[in-house]
Amino acid sequence: MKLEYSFQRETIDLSGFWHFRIDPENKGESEKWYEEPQVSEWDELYTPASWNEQDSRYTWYIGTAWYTRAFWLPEDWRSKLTLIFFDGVNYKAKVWVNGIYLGEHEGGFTQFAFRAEKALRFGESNRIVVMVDNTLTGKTVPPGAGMNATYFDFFHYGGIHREAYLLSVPKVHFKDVTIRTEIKGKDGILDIDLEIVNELEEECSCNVTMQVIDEDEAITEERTSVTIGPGAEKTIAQQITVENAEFWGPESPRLYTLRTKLAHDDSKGDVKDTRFGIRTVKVEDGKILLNGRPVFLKGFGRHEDFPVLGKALHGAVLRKDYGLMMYIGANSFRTSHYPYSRTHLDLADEKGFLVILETPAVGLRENVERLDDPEIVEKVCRMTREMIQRDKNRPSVIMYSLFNEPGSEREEFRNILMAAKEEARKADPTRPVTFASCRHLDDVALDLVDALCHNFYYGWYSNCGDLEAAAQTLSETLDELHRRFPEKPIIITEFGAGAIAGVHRHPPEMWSEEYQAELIKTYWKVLLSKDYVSGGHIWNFADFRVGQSPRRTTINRKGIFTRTRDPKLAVRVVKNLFTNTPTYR
Ligand code: BDP
Repeated sequence: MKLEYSFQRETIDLSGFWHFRIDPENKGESEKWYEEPQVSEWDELYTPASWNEQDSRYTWYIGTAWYTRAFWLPEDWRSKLTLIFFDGVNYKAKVWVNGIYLGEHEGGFTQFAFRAEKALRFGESNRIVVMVDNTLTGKTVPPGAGMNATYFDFFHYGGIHREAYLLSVPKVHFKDVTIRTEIKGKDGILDIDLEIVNELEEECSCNVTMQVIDEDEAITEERTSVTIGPGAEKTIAQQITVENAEFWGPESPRLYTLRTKLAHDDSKGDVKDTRFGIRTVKVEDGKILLNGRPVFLKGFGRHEDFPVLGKALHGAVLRKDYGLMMYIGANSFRTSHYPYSRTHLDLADEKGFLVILETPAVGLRENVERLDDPEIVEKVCRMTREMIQRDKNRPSVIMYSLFNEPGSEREEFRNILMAAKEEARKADPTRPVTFASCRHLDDVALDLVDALCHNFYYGWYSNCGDLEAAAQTLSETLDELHRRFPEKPIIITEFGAGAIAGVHRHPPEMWSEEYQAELIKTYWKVLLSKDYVSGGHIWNFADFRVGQSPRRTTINRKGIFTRTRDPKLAVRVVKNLFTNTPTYR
């Protein structure tokens, strides 16, 4: 499969240098910085990237900051609709174009867009202004109280972290495409929903074509027509069979494209390509079944984190990371602890990784007064919906993790979990849901999920330095979890040890490279000895930046690669373990 990704709709990418100014006194809005900013007095920062590591003055900055840049809009965009997309702004964003307010969004890791025609000038230069606020409170998701007082264990970067771009679409266009796949013998069955919007002032009769494209060639074609009233929407449901299909899996990540075309009298119409893979995922009898076969997940919890870039993993870094994960024999990762970027997950589809897609709901535990506070529930549900909306057609996404290490020993956690689960099921009834628990036998919500995910730190935060005791506690805890929920597969979504690259000890000692390698080996042996365990994710793929605390030596050292992706001793060990553990077992 080629690595190219066709994009038929016209876009204008806003990546590049933007003018930047922090606003510690929060006066920008009342002083109307969005109207005609005096940019000669502003700094310049690159986006997409975080503000923190581009200049040491901003490293610990938390609060409001402003970005602005000019862009040119072609005259011929006038007859169409224009949307401004943001793939990720941490944490809150307010957007103005040419001084006109377009809207706001809360949540650093999900995509949002605004219709912009009312503010745009076609065939002229335009100015966009974005106010970003990364203040943390007990009710942000994730929550926290400051740069060194986050309720989560990763650096709280701020800024326009992912691409921002303008998109031009015809007045009658595809608003959304959903593809669900089933397998019947050798054939792939596609259940397709096409949502079409008519923004013309009159009724529109359109002809719709759907083609499945394989290696640039259309292998099936279906046509239908639909009449939509002015300002209305319609959904077309269509089933398509792909005969003798090649199914998607880690060993052959076969991708197809659904090309949908829309034609009517008034315009050239719309074309949209949606990539998909034909595969099924189910949890049955204590196993995760991919295309009917039980899979074993080998891989990592990871982070989007890199020097200077901060939270933006540019393509070159992603290429490097996937190369290393494939070298080591991994087939899976979790997007700990927030949905990763589009490009990040495009590569997962292409390279055949099995992804547990996690929401940004991390840190909802002891420091949060009520886990089922309506404001928090609303935010978690919205972010869950936004996440699934973007990634529902990806073959790589096999499961949704709705929380990481919540206060799941508290009865009230059940309420927020049930709300988030209902939201996930509504958006996508096909994929299993889970959350990563650290409460284990004290957890009161495990009955509500399809698969059990647990993060274990025996041998690190408890059983310190004692791998024999760690192995025993791990084994007993797993057996008890399995006894209570024999029908649910168990995945160990975190286990690991900090290792400072270059520190060596014999016999192995905490913080040495040897101890990290030994701990991983010890855990792996226990996991493989249990039939009901469906996978293990090492915490972490690479060292990552965190806030300042006596528990951390400037960064979290649990990576088996350093922050700049150099191998620690564990890499050889893990390569050996992963390559000798089959994907299907
Ligand atoms: C787990 C968290 C993870 C941390 C890890 C650690 O899920 O975010 O980074 O512990 O302590 O509890 O390294």
